[in-house]
Amino acid sequence: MDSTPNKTSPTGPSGANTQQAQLKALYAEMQPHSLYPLWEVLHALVTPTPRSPAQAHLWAYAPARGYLLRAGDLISAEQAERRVLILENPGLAGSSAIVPSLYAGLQLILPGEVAPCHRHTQCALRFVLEGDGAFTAVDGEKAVMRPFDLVLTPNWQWHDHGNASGRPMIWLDGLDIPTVRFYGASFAERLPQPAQSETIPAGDSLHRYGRNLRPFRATAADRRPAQQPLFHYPYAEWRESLLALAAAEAPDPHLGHALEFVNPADGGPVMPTIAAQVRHLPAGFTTLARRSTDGSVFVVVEGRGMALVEGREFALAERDLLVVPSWQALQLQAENRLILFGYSDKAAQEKLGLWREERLAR
Ligand code: 1HN
Repeated sequence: MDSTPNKTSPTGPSGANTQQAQLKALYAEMQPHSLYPLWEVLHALVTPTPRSPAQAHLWAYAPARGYLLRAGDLISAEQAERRVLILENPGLAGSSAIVPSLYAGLQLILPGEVAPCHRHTQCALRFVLEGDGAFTAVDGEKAVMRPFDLVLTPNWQWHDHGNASGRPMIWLDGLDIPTVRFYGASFAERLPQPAQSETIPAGDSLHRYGRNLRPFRATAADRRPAQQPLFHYPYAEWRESLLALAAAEAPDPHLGHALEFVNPADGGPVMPTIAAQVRHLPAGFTTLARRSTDGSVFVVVEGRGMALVEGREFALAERDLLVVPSWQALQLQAENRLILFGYSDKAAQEKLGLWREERLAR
C-alpha cells in the first residue's frame, strides 16, 4: 500500500477543516445511495467488551399480577388469542424484548377458558407461577401444570392451553421471538378448531422419556419428535434433585447450587435457542460476582434476598422477575433459602461460539 499522503490530504489546521468539510460533503452525497463510512462507527460496532442496550430491571409480582387480572376482566383468552402482559426491557422500548434476543410475558388463563390452538417457528417455555391443574396441550398430549413446573412448546408444535380447574392460572412465557425476527424466519398458523384433539394420554411422554429412559424400540405410539421428545419438567422432580445436591455439597462460590434442564435426545439445552436452569442458595449465602454473555431472566421460586447487578440493588421476593443483560455482573444474597429459575440465550450463543463467562473475585 502507498503510505504517502494523497494529493488532497490536508496538512495544517486549515487543512484539517478542509478534510472535515470534504468528508461531510462526501457523506451527504453518499447517504441517498445507502452508503456510509465505517470509520465513523467502527468502535461502536466492534466493542472490546459487550455493551448491551438492555437494562437490569425487576418486576415485582404483585403489581404485575394486579394488571394482568384487570386485563382478565376486560378481554377473554379466546379474543386475545393469548392474554399476556409483555415484560419489555426499559432499555429496548418498542421491541417487545426483555433482552435483545428473547421475549418474556405473563400469561393468564381463567377457569373454563381456552387459548386457541396454533403453531409457530418461535420456541416457547412456560414456567408456572400461580394456579394448579390447567394444561398446555402439545401435539395432541396434555401437560397438566402445577406451580413452578417447566413446560416447553418447541418450534412448530401445535399448542393450546385450557383451564379446567376452578382457579386462575398465571405463568411466565419465555420465547425466542426477537431471535426469529432477527433471522426473518417467522411462520405461524392457526388450527381451524379452537382446541386440538387429545390423541395421546396426558403425561405419556414424561413416562417414556422423563426419567432417563426411552422406548427400547420406536413404535407408532411414540408420537413425539425424535429431537424434542420431552416437554414437561415437573417442579416436584427438579426441586428434589436441587435440594439433594444442596445437601450433598458446598455451593459453587459464583453460582450457588445450579442445575440445567436438558433435552434427553442430545443432553444439550432444552431448546435450540433457549437454555433453562435452577439455582439454590443456602440461607445467609452470598455469591461472588459473575458475568456472562447470555442475557438472563430469573424468577424467584422461594425465599427472599438481594440481587446486585453491577452493584445496583434489587430486593427479591417470591415470584418476582429479574432481567440481567449480557456481561452485567450479578451477585446474589440469600436472606433465607433462595431458589431461582432462569432462562437465557446461552443455547444459541454456544452454538455460535460466542458464549463466555467471567467469574470475578469480588
Ligand atoms: C404464544 O404462542 C404464546 O402459546 C404465548 O401461549 C405468548 C407471544 C408471542 C408469540 C406467540 C402461547 C406468545 C406466543
